Amino acid sequence: MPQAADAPEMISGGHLVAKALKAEGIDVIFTLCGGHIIDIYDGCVDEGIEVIDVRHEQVAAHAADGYARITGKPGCAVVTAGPGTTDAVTGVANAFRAESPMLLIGGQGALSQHKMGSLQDLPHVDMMTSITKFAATVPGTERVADIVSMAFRECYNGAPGPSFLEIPRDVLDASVPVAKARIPEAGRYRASTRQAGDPEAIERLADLLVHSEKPCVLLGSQVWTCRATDDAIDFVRALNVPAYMNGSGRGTLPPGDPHHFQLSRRYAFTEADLIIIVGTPFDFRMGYGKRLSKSASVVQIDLDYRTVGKNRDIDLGIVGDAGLILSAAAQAASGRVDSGAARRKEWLEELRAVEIKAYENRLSRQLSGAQPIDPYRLVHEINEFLTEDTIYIGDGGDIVTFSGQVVQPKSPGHWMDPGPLGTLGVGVAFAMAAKYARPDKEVLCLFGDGAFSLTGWDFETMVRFDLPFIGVIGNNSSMNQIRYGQAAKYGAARGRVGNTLGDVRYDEFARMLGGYGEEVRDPADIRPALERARESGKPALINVWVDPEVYAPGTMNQTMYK
Ligand SMILES: Cc1ncc(C[n+]2csc(CCOP(=O)(O)OP(=O)(O)O)c2C)c(N)n1
Ligand SMILES: [Mg+2]
Repeated sequence: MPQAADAPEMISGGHLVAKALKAEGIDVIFTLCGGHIIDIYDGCVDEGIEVIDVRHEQVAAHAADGYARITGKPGCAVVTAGPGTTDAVTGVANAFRAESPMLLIGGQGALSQHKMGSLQDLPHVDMMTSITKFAATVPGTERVADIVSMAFRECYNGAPGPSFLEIPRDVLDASVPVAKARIPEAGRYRASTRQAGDPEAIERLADLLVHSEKPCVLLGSQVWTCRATDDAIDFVRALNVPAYMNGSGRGTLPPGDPHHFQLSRRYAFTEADLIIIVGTPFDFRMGYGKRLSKSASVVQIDLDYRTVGKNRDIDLGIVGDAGLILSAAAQAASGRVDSGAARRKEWLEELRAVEIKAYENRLSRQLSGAQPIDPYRLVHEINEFLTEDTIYIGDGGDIVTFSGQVVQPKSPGHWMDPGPLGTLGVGVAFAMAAKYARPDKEVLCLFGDGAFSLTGWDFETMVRFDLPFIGVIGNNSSMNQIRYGQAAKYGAARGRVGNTLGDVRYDEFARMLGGYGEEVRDPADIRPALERARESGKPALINVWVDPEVYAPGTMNQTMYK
């Protein structure tokens, strides 16, 4: 029916969602379709937002998490009501533990059928509240864009994290006059949440630094979240402080840098007189803070006040942005008569000697010619193969534990792992997000065969959207990290329960889906296979048969449970 000349301009809920995403700078949504959410796609068409349709909602949510990590913008996944939303729970939970800002939008039955038993109806907000920073129902069409922008604002409360919105079907599909809808404008509806830290605490940190003979700093994931790479580098160089890195903080300093250390961390934490923990919690990865020298002064810097001083006492805590705080502390300490930098030369040499010894002890394993292939050799070859422009992703159990020791990203923001939720199945999704957001980068993902199997069908999405990456499967036909613990506890005869996978040719799977694939049994073939995968320009899987009887030290001493 033609509209009267004076009829108001109308807009539907789905188009309001797209406008709010656009205002946030989002150029892609990751989604799996459902009747409840199709109006969002229509809105995305109008706003020029790409719709990447995946094969499992878990992948959509992980991809939104990965997109946020790579771009510094929030990611967005859109899933349908009920099972679409429950399938995405793992991805949201992973982003929650990893402090990754993303918005999951779930469909919902119509408000007019509230609690009547509509198709796919579930209490999504109740389910999501405990794993998000904000979870709400959009109550009316006029409010759609407003609440989407509110959800983004909430993502940046303290340490970032995910938000969830459900949009009832009638709210999404209805149209309202544009003039009645609140449509927040880009750059005008939320402020920077960066905090500079208490100036008095920064002076105290400067005091501790100038008096320290043996300081060390651990640069955690928030160093990348805060894009504090340059400030962190200036800090360690100006004050001559050895740096260790974990999580997304890996790559802050390139390997070979005089202040880059990795293998001597335990030694440093035992011998140091000052330990500065930046943007990483005292969780299982840090032995809950118990493994730090009793006599060292411990300083903790974090975006989240709840993380500071949790699980162990500290000598100084500072809440705020890693970059602002490190740069202020470096400036304050450098302004003192003697910053202490020169005095620490011997300390750095001491650590370097420990580092070199640890490297040499392992080198023969890394160069092993054994067949089946020693996992150390595989991760060594991968490390040698990475360029400054390769984003490395780890998705697996034991095989990824090996890589954590050996693989060193060459640039900041070029390391992705699930984070403290330890979620298997993030790999294809992270590769998708990384390659989409940064087509100029090479993406390499090391998978365990178990991990790949969880979400591997989305390899096809990589083919469909022409997102080449190099997938490497460390194939031991087992969930080996778990198998180790079972065999150790119950004996070899009972060690094979519930952890055995078939001998699957993942390279053939890749080829079936239109990608590149080959298998490797001889360690000498790893490098050429990686080169061919690189040259193929396709999504690729190199299926590397690794020795199932060889375990990473971290698996054997079960550090993750201690
Ligand atoms: C989603 C999920 N399910 C189960 C686990 C428990 N888990 C941790 S490591 C592991 C084995 C992984 O096997 P694979 O990916 O093949 O790596 P491998 O240990 O064999 O190298 C399992 C099942 C988990 N971390 N995440
Ligand atoms: Mg395995």
